[in-house]
Amino acid sequence: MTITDVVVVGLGGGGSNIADLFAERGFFSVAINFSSQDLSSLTHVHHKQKLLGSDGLGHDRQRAVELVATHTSVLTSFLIKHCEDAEVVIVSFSTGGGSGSGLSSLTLNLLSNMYPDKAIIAMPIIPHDEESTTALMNNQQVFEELSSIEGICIAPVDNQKAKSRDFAVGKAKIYNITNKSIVDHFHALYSYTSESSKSGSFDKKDFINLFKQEGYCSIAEVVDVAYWLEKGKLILNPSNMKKLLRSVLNESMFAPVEYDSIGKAAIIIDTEDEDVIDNIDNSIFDDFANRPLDVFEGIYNNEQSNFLMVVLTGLSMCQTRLSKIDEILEMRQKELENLPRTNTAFKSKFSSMSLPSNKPAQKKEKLSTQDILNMYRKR
Ligand SMILES: Nc1nc2c(ncn2[C@@H]2O[C@H](COP(=O)(O)OP(=O)(O)OP(=O)(O)O)[C@@H](O)[C@H]2O)c(=O)[nH]1
Ligand SMILES: [Mg+2]
Repeated sequence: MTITDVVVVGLGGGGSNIADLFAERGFFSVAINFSSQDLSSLTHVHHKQKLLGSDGLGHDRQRAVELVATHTSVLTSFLIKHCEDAEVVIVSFSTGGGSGSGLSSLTLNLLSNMYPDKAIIAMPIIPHDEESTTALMNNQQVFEELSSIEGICIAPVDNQKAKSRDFAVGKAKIYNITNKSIVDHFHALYSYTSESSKSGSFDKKDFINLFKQEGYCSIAEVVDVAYWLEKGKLILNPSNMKKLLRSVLNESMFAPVEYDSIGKAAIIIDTEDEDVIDNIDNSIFDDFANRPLDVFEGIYNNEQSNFLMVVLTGLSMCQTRLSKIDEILEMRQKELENLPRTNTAFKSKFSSMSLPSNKPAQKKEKLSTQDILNMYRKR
């Protein structure tokens, strides 16, 4: 059955790829793009909206805004039609391109104005460090715009995380690893809302309230707690659980977390091992400057599971990541300033060289077909 209380809206190529994967996992998802080619590559989304005016925008995010300004009603009526009944709306888009990046702030603003009571989650995909200067600049513009939209939760996906695992890794692999990891987190978290538990369950209302929180979001997921503790040569105690969580957050596909504030949190523990449950307490939040205002817990005892998930919302803006991109842009600007003026005029030293037999060739007398034939005829 399709999940309809959480709706995913994908904008542009990258954003729609994420929406497509959400749809594959059962979430009602729609895609909006200027490019019909990008739209036709999607196989799972429930509805697609092609915007008029251009077929792809070649990373020109300003153009997206200008084009959609002439027929905003197409965008708004599509959003109303598909988001009206949802409790949570996830808007995914890449920040580095033109279409998704350009449409993002407008779409989020429209949604948060129309639906102040829904949880609106922006899911911007940050380009990795080696991407083009335009992609990195577009990213910084998007985050400036996002910071002036009130009341939304921002879950920043960071392509640099997959890239830095293996520097030689290509585009397709980065996209696959990143998209799958992010969508699986949300899917796992949502799945727990329909599981029952005697020790306290994480229900739909908790899910909605967790994301009805202004600020940034990150998710740490540990599939097998015992395995990770063993790998890090750590014994099971609250202080090591905090350490484990911090390292898992570092490895997640979300942008690096800032520890200067936190709003709400969810802790999902699914294990038969009571020792694990006993060693996870609120000290896992000790690295933050404050304690979360609200903590939603779900404790489950499914057989053979040793699972832990911690979701953090109301975090500070991902300053470390954005400052790193500023540094890269500064370096690239310096490189450009030191470059000699681009030379487009070509002058060869040899274009007027006189050759030994530079006399015009003697005009050859044109042969008739019969003449040529005669050359090959038996004498
Ligand atoms: N994680 C992830 N990143 C993606 C994916 N597709 C594209 N990107 C990133 O998105 C950026 C390119 O933006 P697209 O989403 O392709 O652009 P668009 O929104 O379609 O805009 P235009 O094609 O320029 O009109 C690059 O920075 C890529 O790193 C994807 O499926 N997953
Ligand atoms: Mg595109």
